[in-house]
Amino acid sequence: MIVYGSSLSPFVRKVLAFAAEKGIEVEVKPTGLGNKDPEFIEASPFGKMPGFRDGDFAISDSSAIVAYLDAVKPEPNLIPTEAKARARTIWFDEYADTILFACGGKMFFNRIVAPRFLGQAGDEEVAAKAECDELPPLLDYLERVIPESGFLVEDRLTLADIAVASPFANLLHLNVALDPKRHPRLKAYVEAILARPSFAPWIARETAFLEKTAA
Ligand SMILES: N[C@@H](CCC(=O)N[C@@H](CS)C(=O)NCC(=O)O)C(=O)O
Repeated sequence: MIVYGSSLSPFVRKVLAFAAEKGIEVEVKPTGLGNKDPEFIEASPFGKMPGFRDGDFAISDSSAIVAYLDAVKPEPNLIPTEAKARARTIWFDEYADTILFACGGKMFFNRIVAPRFLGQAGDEEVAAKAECDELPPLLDYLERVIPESGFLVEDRLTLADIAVASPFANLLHLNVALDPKRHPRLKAYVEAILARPSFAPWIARETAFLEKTAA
């Protein structure tokens, strides 16, 4: 199985961590923004990462890809089957992919992607507004809903945790720290999920890569 993309993308990282938690081996074909390689475009018609291929089957979108992985290898179960738990898992996946990304993406794009990889100035005003005004209520929400167990759904690791924790690695790369007074539970939660062997090696590689590309 092939994943096209870079783990610097929270969506790609989510797929890679999900595959690792499943015990599914995947090959990563590095892909940058704007890649027009026909093999990649066949998997991801709109050029977004991640793309994915399993033999002659190709698809894109991190949520579609993890649904496929969960179906081809049902154990360990990471997308609950019980109705309410399943719906909550999909909600958290959606929260991470749309609400959290809409905010974190502005910071990561303007402070790292644009200046370092696209050779254009980032808009610091947009990034700062996202960090100061948009992010705190999104973090407050997680602080309220993370259970004692340290897992969002069914008191065990699910896609919900993988999807929600993934974009926090991007905040880490931006040196945006979680406030232990305002978000103590969230801070411990993110640290625990991102320390898992499914995430940690990817994040370490990203950090090394970003250090190399720093001005
Ligand atoms: N909903 C998609 C979002 C994928 C996405 O937006 N990826 C970004 C990188 S973080 C991308 O490839 N952007 C390039 C573009 O929009 O052209 C998913 O879950 O995979």
